[in-house]
Amino acid sequence: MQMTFRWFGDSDPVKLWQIRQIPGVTGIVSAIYDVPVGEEWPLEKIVQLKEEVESAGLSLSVIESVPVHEHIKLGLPGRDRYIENYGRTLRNLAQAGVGIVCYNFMPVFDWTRSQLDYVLEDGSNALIYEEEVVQRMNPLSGELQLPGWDSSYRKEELRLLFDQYALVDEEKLWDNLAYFVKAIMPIAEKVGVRMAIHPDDPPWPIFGLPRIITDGDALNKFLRLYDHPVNGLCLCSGSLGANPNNDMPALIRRFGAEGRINFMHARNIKHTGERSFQESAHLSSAGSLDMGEIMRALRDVNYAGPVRPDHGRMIWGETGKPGYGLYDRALGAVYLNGMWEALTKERAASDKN
Ligand code: DNO
Repeated sequence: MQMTFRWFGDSDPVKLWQIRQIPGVTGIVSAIYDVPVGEEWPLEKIVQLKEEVESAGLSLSVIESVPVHEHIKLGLPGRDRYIENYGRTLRNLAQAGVGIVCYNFMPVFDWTRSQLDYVLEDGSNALIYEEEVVQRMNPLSGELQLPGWDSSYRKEELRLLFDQYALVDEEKLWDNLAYFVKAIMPIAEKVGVRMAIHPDDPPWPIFGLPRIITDGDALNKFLRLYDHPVNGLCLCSGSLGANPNNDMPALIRRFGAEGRINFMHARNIKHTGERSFQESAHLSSAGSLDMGEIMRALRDVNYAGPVRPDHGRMIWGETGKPGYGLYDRALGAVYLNGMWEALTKERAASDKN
């Protein structure tokens, strides 16, 4: 297992030298942020990013994300051009020596929350999701500021997208995902890049838009679209775990046993009601997920890929990118590493006997 940390490039208030000082973190998860969605990422930009990360004493372990253009998700005629560009980006990434790429297939909105600065009992700030609040939001108002959402959409563009998605039900979205996967995975296989689809966050439809990567059956169906280890998963405990029916350790054992977990997001959440949750500290006792069992499952399937602590709360007065401050994520990384040390030592000891 390699402990990694997400970094949003030079504009990130968190600096590479700070990440370098978190014990046990050796890898960076990042992306190129100034190429429009759907265009090819130039090799030079990728090489530059890699060199910057390496000169800070870290390695560029994962690209998160190479975003998928809405035309591909909608299955519009223009999708082939964007798929070709995606393939070229994968080639360039492989040429620069990047081996893992994370992406998602959520229509319009990536991860979604209803409030960014909910005050927890200890005075820290956390992101929360309350279904009732989200249901009252009007995504077409042009006023929403949600994390993970491209706020550059103009009102008219959003309206058009919603009109287009009115024709895309879950089945159509699956068809469009299959089309993408069948075009991209042979290239990934050829150039040697492992792909990791991120589950939908939260794992249910929002704003009337379909969401399909939501549970074990969906993950299984997805893997069968192209049955090869390059076509793998980014198992995100906080996303899938928002639905209490998704048993994270069981999902890790199921898909890890066949070597299909290419990346892992480890984070805790606290269920607060039907389809509602708070992002808690990583510690098991702070939330509803048993992080120890999640790490144990990863150990049991001999997981050797990258893990990153996922969203953190804002603590110690830190301000910055919602979910992506330095302090709480650093605590998360150290906590996860501590459990990993104990679990791997426990196994080494039992192997000796
Ligand atoms: C949120 C992240 C997601 C993730 C994308 C992957 O913090 O986990 O934005 O990066 O869904 O494409």
